[in-house]
Amino acid sequence: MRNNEIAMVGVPMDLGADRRGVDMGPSAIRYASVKEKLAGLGYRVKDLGNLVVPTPESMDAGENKLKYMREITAVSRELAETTDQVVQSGCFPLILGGDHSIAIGSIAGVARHHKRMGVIWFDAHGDLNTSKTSPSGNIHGMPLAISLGWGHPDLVNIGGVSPKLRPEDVVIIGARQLDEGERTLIREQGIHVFTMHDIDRMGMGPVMEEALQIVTDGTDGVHLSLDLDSLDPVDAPGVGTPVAGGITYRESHLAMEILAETGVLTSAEFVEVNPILDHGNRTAKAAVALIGSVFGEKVL
Ligand code: HAR
Ligand code: MN
Ligand code: MN
Ligand code: MN
Repeated sequence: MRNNEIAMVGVPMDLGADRRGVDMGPSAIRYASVKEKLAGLGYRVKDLGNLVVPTPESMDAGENKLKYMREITAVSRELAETTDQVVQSGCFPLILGGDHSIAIGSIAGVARHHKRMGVIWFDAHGDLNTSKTSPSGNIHGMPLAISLGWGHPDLVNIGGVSPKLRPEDVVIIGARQLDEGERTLIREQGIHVFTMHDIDRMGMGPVMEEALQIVTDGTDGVHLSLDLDSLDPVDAPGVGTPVAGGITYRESHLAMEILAETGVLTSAEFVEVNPILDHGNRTAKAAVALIGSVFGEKVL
């Protein structure tokens, strides 16, 4: 990061998910004092506020295989412009979601500033579906596929030429619920996935070291996309699609601390916080604690 400046943008998007509530994620994360946390670490934080996202109740979902595609496309284009401008202004883009479909726009915008960008994707899911493989038609199960150039032309072409990413530059960490089409794609394309099984066997430290090697090899930037459902539901109950057996609070912090030590990150987003399903804003607080760690907070 160039001048210790972070620009934060909220995207109250829930059109990509089946359940309402993630649209309140940015508010919950702000309420959990994200700005104060970062200011305490010595950063200058500009809060750009929220993008305007239409409300599902006011619209027709449209095509069942790609629900709310038109609206998600419009918001993603705007987010791509926003993250592009943030990078241009020399600030570090920190995007607060919102469902994971927002990664389409944030990646499209920041990717304009890199010849080749690596991505670390923390998630219980693969987010590698297309309309052909998706069991739900929910676009938040598709953003990684879309950034890799696989999906509806309107989505993959958002904010510039497709693909934004190469399969060999992407690492998924924490996966424990993949759809059949996603498994096939992962095998065929050789996408690096560290499942919960791998984390249990290797430990989070070695997983992060390998992951960092993969995403920095030949790239000139690294984006972090962290879906809070990568954490165990005990520590992050406020997510739309909880899956048991996830990353512990401690493992997630270690991962963020290792990222902070290397200083390779060029942009980041924290998504899928659902305050309606949360207990005492615990998930948003976990998100803020992780944001603290990834921006260098230490005990000593
Ligand atoms: N794979 C399933 C689908 O495509 C569920 C994925 C949605 N959940 C998320 N994304 N939170 O990470 O519908
Ligand atoms: Mn996700
Ligand atoms: Mn997920
Ligand atoms: Mn590589």
